[in-house]
Amino acid sequence: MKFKKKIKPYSSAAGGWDSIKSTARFVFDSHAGFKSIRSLLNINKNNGFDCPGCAWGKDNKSTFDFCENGAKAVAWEITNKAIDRTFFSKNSVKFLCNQSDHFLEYQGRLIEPLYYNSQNDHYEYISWKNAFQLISKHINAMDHPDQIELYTSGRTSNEAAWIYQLFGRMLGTNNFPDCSNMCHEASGIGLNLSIGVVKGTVNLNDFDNSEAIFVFGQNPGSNHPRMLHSLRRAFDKGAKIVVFNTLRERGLERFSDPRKPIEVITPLHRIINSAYYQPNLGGDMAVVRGIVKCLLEQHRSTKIFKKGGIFDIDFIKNKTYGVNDYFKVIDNTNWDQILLQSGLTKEQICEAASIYYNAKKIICTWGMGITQHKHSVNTVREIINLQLLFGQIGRKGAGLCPVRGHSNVQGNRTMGINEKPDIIFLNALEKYFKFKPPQSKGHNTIEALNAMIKGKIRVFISLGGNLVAAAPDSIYAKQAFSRCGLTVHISTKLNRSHLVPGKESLILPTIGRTEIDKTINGNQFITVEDTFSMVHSSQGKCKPLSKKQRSEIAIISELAYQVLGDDKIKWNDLANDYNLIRKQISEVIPGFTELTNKSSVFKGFYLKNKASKHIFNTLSKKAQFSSAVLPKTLFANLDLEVQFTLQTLRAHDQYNTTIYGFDDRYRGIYGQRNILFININDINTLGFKEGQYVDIETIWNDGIIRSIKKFKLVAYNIPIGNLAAYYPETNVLIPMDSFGDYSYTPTSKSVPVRLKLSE
Ligand SMILES: Nc1nc2c(c(=O)[nH]1)N[C@H]1C(S)=C(S)[C@@H](COP(=O)(O)OP(=O)(O)OC[C@H]3O[C@@H](n4cnc5c(=O)[nH]c(N)nc54)[C@H](O)[C@@H]3O)O[C@H]1N2
Ligand SMILES: Nc1nc2c(c(=O)[nH]1)N[C@H]1C(S)=C(S)[C@@H](COP(=O)(O)OP(=O)(O)OC[C@H]3O[C@@H](n4cnc5c(=O)[nH]c(N)nc54)[C@H](O)[C@@H]3O)O[C@H]1N2
Ligand SMILES: [Mo]
Repeated sequence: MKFKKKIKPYSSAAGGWDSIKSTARFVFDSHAGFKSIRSLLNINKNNGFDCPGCAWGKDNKSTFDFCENGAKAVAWEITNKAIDRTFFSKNSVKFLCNQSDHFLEYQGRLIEPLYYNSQNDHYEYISWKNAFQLISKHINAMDHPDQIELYTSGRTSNEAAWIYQLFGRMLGTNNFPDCSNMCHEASGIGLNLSIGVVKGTVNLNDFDNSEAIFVFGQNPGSNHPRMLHSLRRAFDKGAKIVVFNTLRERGLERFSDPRKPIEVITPLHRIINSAYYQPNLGGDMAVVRGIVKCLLEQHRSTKIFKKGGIFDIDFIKNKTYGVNDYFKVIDNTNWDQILLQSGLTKEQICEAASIYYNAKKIICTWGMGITQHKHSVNTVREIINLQLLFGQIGRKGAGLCPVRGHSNVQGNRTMGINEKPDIIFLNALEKYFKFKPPQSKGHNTIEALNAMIKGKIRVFISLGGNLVAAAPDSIYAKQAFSRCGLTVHISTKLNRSHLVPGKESLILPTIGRTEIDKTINGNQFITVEDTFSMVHSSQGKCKPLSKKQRSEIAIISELAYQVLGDDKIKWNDLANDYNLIRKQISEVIPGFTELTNKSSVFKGFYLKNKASKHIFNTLSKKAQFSSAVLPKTLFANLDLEVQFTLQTLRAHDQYNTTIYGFDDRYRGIYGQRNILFININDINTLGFKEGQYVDIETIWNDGIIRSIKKFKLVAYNIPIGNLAAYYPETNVLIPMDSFGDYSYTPTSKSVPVRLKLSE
């Protein structure tokens, strides 16, 4: 595919004809022929496969339920292009290191196991048998089970995640760093502290019944395009859509439904928001605090005339704890601080408050703009506070909705991919499988990388994902990998992590969601859980490219068998019949009894959410208001004046570290990615000109220089002092010790930087 460099503001709505054109382009480029069309028709169908694109729920209201970016994800996976030992004999790792992320994945699917030959710097074919022997040898040589890191990326099925965590815990470790650590960790922690669950409280139908939807810090136009249908339907029914986003994102402004021909061929697109506010990066806690301050004033004044004021006093009294402390903290937060931090005016904040007040049923959704800051847990809790004041949780058409990223990242956590598992889960494992799971906390992603850099980790296994590229502080992350004894990547495509081998390294090729997973017991299906806690089946329809590719379940169970034997668990039986895995899950994890019922699983079933029934499993057994003060600074350990804060985000043509192409259509960027979005006034203040190139350097206090060169200045609708550039090119700028309080999530949305013109 050709990528022409151009910068031209995008004038159309999100969706529409361009979306169809783009889908066709990527499908055509996949070199998969008819297979691709058939695959697209099977996305999110009851007997089809779950879209690997994102975690948004299945919408049974239309004949086809995929979007442009879901189609890209599928086209990317089902390509007929493949790379084998010949490719690797031609290309050394050193050569591949100098290629772009797009180049690496674009070469095609991995189809045979590979071993890194450090003598000649090439990957070479290795048999599965020898690969497993090598891994077992390294694991058996460990002095302690915590010398292994078992990383997971959220595409993995429930079944694979289940046996993976079982393998790790039987080995004796809770070292399960995962992509969630870098993603929605703050949501899980905040929700758990406030309302005793780790998941959102709404379902897809709530969007059709809500009167207002507050969307904080997320870009559904690119990252959850199917969410636009829900927003649009709600908007058409009269709901107010209120957006808080540092950038003007086209998908949150105008949308024409590519599934409606009339909207595609005419300018019948719709505006889909009622109000659009652009807070400073990290300013949302101050925004919500401001909203509550307005409402509290109103509450107190109406209390005089109307019994009880505007808040849901019954709910607050009976179901919550800590409101008085929260009110105290609201009173002690002055408007100057709120306005400075939020970057909004008091009028804007009070306007948002009044929209909130005038609706009865309100959903708050959020994404990475909320979770990737230092004070993210407190920000999530502030959003929950607002919802608690009006008793929004558990009401039809209302509640809390963290919009998860990877298609099964929520399911992975439910299955126990968690470095800090709760004791009830561990006890249930112990009782069922008759072994003592490790009780001490394992490593999250940052802790894993820190242990790796100290040379403490002998084996790193990656079940999907691309941690070298997704992690902060890229140079440090690479060093960390190179100090492991053995790195093992179970992957579909070649990526940056494969190019940073430990002392030894393996790449194991696996099949993906779109592919037929056949064992001696016939075709298998897997299950996943979406962001609304709906569990459903997924079954691929395409023939795998090679007989040497194995399913994730086959790979993990063989490994477990070789390392642990089959005294306690018949791993090979599990590998051949996934129903046996589902049986275990259904008997160990509460709420999963339907998992063994095929028709329930094909239709999808809902995992109950206690908070939405007003059962709050918190310390006080009530929903807890948080009374945190606003943060003093966005940056850990930093007293310096910072002129610019940088957020690192996704372009339209990428899936995390997978770069499908070099366009970011809705932001008017074509054929390039080294772009820095900046306010025109900042360009002028610096005495720079639009289109010039700048070097970006992190301001930090450890003496390490973190910088990237030659990023093109693009004037954009973004508040003064705020910058944006794409991930993963910018990950090198994020210090490893810059992470969220309690969450350990890298502060990918608030990096303090300075700029200078490139030479
Ligand atoms: N096509 C596609 N789909 C994806 C992904 C992908 O890469 N490509 N990734 C998947 C994954 S793993 C995830 S986690 C999700 C990510 O989905 P998003 O959460 O949408 O992720 P980002 O692209 O990082 O976008 C962050 C958005 O928040 C805004 N923002 C940033 N900081 C702030 C802030 O401080 N305050 C406010 N109010 N706004 C802010 C940015 O301007 C941007 O619009 O998408 C999932 N779906
Ligand atoms: N600066 C910055 N850094 C970030 C973020 C950010 O916003 N800014 N976002 C963070 C977030 S939210 C996330 S979730 C992480 C993502 O981190 P990861 O989940 O680790 O990264 P991905 O890019 O999703 O992983 C892509 C690789 O997964 C493999 N793969 C794809 N499908 C499959 C499959 O079905 N099975 C297997 N086994 N492998 C498969 C392919 O080989 C592909 O190269 O990045 C985080 N890093
Ligand atoms: Mo994510």
